[in-house]
Order: sequence, then structure tokens, then C-alpha cells
Amino acid sequence: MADHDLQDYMFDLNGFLVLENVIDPSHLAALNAAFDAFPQDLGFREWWGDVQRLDNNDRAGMELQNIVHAGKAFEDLIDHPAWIDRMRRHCGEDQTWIQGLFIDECFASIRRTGGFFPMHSGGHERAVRNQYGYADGRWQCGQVNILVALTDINPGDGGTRVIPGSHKSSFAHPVFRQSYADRCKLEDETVEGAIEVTLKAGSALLFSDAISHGATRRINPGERRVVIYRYGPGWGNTRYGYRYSQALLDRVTPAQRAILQPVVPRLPGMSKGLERGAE
Ligand SMILES: O=C(O)CCC(=O)C(=O)O
Repeated sequence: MADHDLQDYMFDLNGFLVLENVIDPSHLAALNAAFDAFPQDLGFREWWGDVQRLDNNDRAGMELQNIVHAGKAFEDLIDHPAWIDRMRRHCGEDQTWIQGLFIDECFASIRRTGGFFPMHSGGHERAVRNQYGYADGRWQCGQVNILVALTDINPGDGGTRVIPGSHKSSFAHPVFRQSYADRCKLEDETVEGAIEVTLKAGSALLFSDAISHGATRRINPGERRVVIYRYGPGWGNTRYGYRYSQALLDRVTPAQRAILQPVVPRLPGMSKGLERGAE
């Protein structure tokens, strides 16, 4: 069996990990300052530069998609040392001819009182895009997420909840007997077996998207601020069709660019591109 550490064991067992205190204070302050500067009156589907407000549902809160365009603090999350090697191993087709990562969705989320996220996903769905997989000494996950807490997330704050181990579940949890649309309408929801993940500002939740997850209703005043980046194999595509702008691709580091654009477009007239067998 390949080398693995306790965190590998826990990730395989539970489908998630808490990475404590991984964002340094100045980076955390820069991310929070960026949140302070978001236009609060941005309407649903309205654009702010390359960023679009696209709340996943009426209840989740304000979600700003394509957030990596919102400044250096967000660019620095692309290949953050606290998780990037883990992402490469979990979902980057590591040690294969097609190894590489891609961020297929990145967004900022602000959850205020009353907001929640209905439970969704689970091993029973068997979707390849976000599957959990491990075989022959290598991970083969389709999607692994990092959720970075910018505020402390305590009980009642609208924190993420997960059903530990459900990334391998063969059965749908009874909560999924209701449609997603119906789950979005619920004012409150008790989910047997789910735990609410608490996080300190600057800590992060790494989780397989195959785990059954959502978020509890925020009952406290104030707001929960998080940034979520979803990673998958380099051959993936963005979930909602967003593109990373040329200006962004030009200003990030080569390593970051390789994650935002692992497959360089091959257009008529171009003589160079990714060749067979190239790194
Ligand atoms: O907001 C959260 O904590 C969970 C978000 C979520 O479930 C998702 O984006 O799939």
C-alpha cells in the first residue's frame, strides 16, 4: 500500500478533513477586506467585472461566482500550500499520463440569518463528476472542495453539515426522498447522522463532493463568510460555463495558471500546444 498519513486515513473514512488555522492573519484580513468591498446591492445574476452573483438557491445566501477574479487574495488560494498537494493526490489523476488539476467552480458565500443550504449529494448518486474513488494505491476522486472560513463558524451560524462516511454510501439518506426543490423550501431540517462542522476563521474544511452535505440554518445574527473552491481533474470543465479571463491567466504564476487552464486551447494558426506525452 502507498504511503499515507492519519489525515489520508480520516479523509478516506469520513470523506472530509478540518485543516486548522491554515490561512495566515494577513491573508485572512485581505480576504475579509475584499468581502467588505463587495457591492452589497448586486442583484441576482448581475455581474461585477468577471464576478457574477449566482446564489445556488433562494436560501443559501449571497454567492459570488468566479471569485478568483476578485483580487490577489483569491488568487493566492488557487495553489495554497495547505491543501494543493492533497488535492493533486485526491483528484488530480496523480501519477497518470493525464495528471493535473482544474478548479471547476470558485465562489464566495455570505450567509445571513435564516439562510441554509439543503442537503445534497452522497455516494449513492454514483455521478462520476464528483465520485469518491480509491483503487490500486491511488485516489480517483472526481471533485474535492476546500471551504475556507473567514469568520468563526459556531453552532447556529449556518455552518456546513456533513454525514460522515456518506461518500461511500450505497443507500440514499431518507432526507433525499424529498426533491431538491422541496428541500430548498424547508424552513428547518433535522438530518439524522449529520454533524455541523464548526470552524475558526482561517481554518478550512476539505471534503469530497460525494459526501452528503449542506448547511444548517443560520439562527444567529451577523454573517458567515466562506470561500469555496472545487477541484477536479485537469480535463474537467467549469460547472456553470464561466471562463478565466486572459488578464487573470496572464497575471497569475505559471503554477496557478496551470490549474486555471490545464489544457491550453489549440486554435487555428497556433503551432504549439500540449503534445502527447508532454508534462
Ligand atoms: O454553504 C455551505 O456550507 C455548503 C455549500 C454547499 O453545500 C455546496 O456549495 O455544495
